Amino acid sequence: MKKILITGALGQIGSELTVKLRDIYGQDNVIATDIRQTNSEAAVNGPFEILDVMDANRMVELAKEYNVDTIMHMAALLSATAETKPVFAWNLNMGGLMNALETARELNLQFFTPSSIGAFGPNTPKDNTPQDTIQRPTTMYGVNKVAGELLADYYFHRFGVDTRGVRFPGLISYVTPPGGGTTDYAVEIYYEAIKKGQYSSYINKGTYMDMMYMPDALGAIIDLMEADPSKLIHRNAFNVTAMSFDPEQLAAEIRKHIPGFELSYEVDPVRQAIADSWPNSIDASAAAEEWGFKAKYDIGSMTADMLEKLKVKL
Ligand code: AKB
Repeated sequence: MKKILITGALGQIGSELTVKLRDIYGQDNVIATDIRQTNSEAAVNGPFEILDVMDANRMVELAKEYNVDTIMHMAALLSATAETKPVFAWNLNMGGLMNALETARELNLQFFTPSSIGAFGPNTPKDNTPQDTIQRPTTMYGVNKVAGELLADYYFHRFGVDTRGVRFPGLISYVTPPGGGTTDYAVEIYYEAIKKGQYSSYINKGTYMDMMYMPDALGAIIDLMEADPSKLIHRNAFNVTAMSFDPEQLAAEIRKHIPGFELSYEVDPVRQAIADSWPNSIDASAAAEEWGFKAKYDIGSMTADMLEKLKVKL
C-alpha cells in the first residue's frame, strides 16, 4: 500500500482516514475523491478529485492517472438513509462497490471496503455474535453489506484481487459528523451535552450496540491492509469492536464530566427497529487472531477525549 485512491473521502471515515494515510504514506500518495468538494483538510491538503462512484470510467481513469496500487472504497449510504431510499441505496451502494471492485480487478489494486454490524439480522445470535454466523438482515443497508462481503470474497477467489474488509460497529468521532446512520445518537449526544447539557435520544434505553472510537477504526483499516495475506482466513468481513453500551451507560459516562447532563427519549421507530435487529455485542477474536486487532479506547477514555476535543471545537 503505497499510493491509495479513496472514494467518499470527505465522509465520516474518509475525512480522517485520508489525513492519517497522508501522515503515514506521504501527502501526494493519497488521492482523495468525493462527489463534492469542501474546504476540509482532506480536500485541501493533498490531491483531490471530484468522483461520482457511479461513474466507472472516471474511477478507472483516475486510478490510472495517479498510478495507484490500492483503492479504499468508502462511499456509501448509511442504514437509516438507505431505509428511506432503498432503491437509490441499492444502486449507489452496490453500483459504487462493483465499480470499485472492477477498477481493482482491471488494474490489479489492493482493495478495502467496510462492512458493518448491519450485515447481521434479527435471527443472528445477539450476544458475542460469532465471526461466522447467520446473516439474514432485514434492512436494505444490511442486504447491501452482506452482498458486498460476498462480492469481495468472490473477487478474491475468482480473480485473485487482494480484497480486505471489516464489519465496523458505530463509529464515534469529533471531526466529521456521521450522516444517516442508526448509531449516530452516540455522536450527537456529545455535541448536545456540551451545547445544551441535555439530549433527547432517538434510540431507547436498554438498546445495546457495538461502538468504536475513530482512532481505533483507522488503526484497524491500516493494520488489516498491512497484514500478512497468508494469515488471513476471513479477509472481507472481520468483526471488530471496542465496546458495547446503551444510551443510559453513555449518559452516565458523560455525567462524570458534565454532572448535570440530562438524557430523555423520543424514540424514532425506524431507527429503533434497525437497532433492534442488530447484535448487542460482537466477537472480534478472529480479527485479533489473524492480524492482531486490539482497540485502545473504551467508553471511559473515549468519552474523556471526545468531550475535551469537542469543547475546543465548539
Ligand atoms: C450505521 O449506523 O448505519 C452505521 C453502521 C453501524 O454501519 N454507523
